[in-house]
Amino acid sequence: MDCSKQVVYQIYPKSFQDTTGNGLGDLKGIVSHLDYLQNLGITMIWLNPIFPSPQKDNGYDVADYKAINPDYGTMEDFEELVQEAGKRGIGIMLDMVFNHTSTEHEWFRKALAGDEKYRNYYIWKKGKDGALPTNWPSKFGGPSWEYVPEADEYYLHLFDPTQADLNLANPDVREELAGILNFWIEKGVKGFRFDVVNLIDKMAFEDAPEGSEGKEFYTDGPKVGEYLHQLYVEALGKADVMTVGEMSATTVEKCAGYSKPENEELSMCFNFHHLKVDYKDKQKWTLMPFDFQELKDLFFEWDLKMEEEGGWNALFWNCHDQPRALSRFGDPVNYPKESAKMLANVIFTRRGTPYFLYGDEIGMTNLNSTSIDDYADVESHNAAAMLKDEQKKSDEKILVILQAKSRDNGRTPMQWTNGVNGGFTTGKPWLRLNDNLETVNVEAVLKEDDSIYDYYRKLIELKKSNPVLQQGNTVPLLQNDPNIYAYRRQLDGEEILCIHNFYGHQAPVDLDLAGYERILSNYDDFNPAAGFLRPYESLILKKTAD
Ligand code: TEU
Repeated sequence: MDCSKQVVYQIYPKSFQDTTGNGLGDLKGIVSHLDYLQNLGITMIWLNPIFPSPQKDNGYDVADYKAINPDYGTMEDFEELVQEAGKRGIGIMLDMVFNHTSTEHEWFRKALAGDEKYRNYYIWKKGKDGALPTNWPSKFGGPSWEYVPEADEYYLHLFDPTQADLNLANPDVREELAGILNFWIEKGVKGFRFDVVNLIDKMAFEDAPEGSEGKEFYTDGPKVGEYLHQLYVEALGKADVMTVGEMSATTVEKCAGYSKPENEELSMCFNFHHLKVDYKDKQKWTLMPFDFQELKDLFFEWDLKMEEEGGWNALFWNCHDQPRALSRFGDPVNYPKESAKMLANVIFTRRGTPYFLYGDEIGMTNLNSTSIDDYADVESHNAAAMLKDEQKKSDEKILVILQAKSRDNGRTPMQWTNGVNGGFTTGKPWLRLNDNLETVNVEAVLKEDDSIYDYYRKLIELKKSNPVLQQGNTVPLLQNDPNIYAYRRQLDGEEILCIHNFYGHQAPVDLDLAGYERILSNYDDFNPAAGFLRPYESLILKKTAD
């Protein structure tokens, strides 16, 4: 599959469309909107986990990898989705959580019951002199080991205690995982996203030194590539599928290695460095304006290094683990359309495959809840407790932080209409909808003549049809400019120039734009002699003359 021509639309199944009235989205709901998605022009839908799960972490705690969560529908519904999407030129990408299973998975239950074969599917260690096997914190807060009295041992869980880490060093586990991939490939699945897949090689079980969380013992281990290659040989490489690995705390060198075609591991990687530029002292639960220079430096570093090494980037602002970019990097109050379109331009004009999240195409924003109780996510609740107990923050302050940082911001139900629950459900929605659904909803947006939706359509078409945007080299421009992010893309003597103003004020542009014509931009005119960009103005220009 040529990944440079793919455009991926992420659907959080729980939040897209409910057809049963139980307050949860479902597969039939997705089928009912396939024409809407076809009209947008996307080529692939990434679905967050749709498997049976106790939902401690919204499906990232999988209890059975070869079945469908009954809340979302049946296997027949899934087959219908694959078929109906396929008719519209859209592939389905599934989310594979291979670092851990739910503790309700049959394998873990058998392990708990003392079955040796299945005990070896997980990672067990004895306590160390009355203490935990290592001092690693879990990524959701608290320790990463859980004691099981019957075994007098601890099992590892890098995430929630109900998400037990699998032991991929065991060849039987890897066989199982390849079998799971083949099961879904036979059903016509066209893509896989691999959750935190650079954590599958636990290298050593040692205490983290002062100032470290122990990530160096389990991140980007030497066997990650080997295990991925095995999945490639036994499953992925035998089919026409696109794969993306979610990489936690990784490096560009590692991601280039995972994604270069000759290594036969993955098609591309997600990394999160650019989404930490508003973390004070690298801590998520803090508030700080984003560091624009750092953002640009990261984009240039990753784009150039991936190009040089022959790797491939997955490009995104939003996903179900992030607050909405429009609230974070744009201005949803004064420049909702301009800034939403500017942010979209950035994702679609760099070298890599663009991914966007349901609702981006209508300008959905952060939730802005007025009560901590409105949040559902396990991580948010643990963070709220940590902010209260350890940092002695007031409830008001905690709420402000959650409003900016909670993962629920990227998970609120899709806003289809301005009716009850935004047309998402006739029941009680599992998560509160955003109050701005009065104006920000699909029905309203489709009636606008300069809509964000229409802009996404044009951008998608442009990306799918333009070889320079697909394969071109990147040449950084104005690297230290305090407002502007700019670069050329070049291929076979053709050139596209992209210039984005990241701020709500007019910004001077020190570039000669004579000889360029506008392909697409978020204002309806373009004056090459202006010498500045308007608030959030973002230009995609084509060179027509020297
Ligand atoms: O996320 C991995 C991950 O590292 C994030 O959970 C991250 O720690 C967090 O979002 C920072 O705020 C993946 C999934 O995308 C996420 O939804 C799951 O909760 C997690 O793995 C565990 O499966």
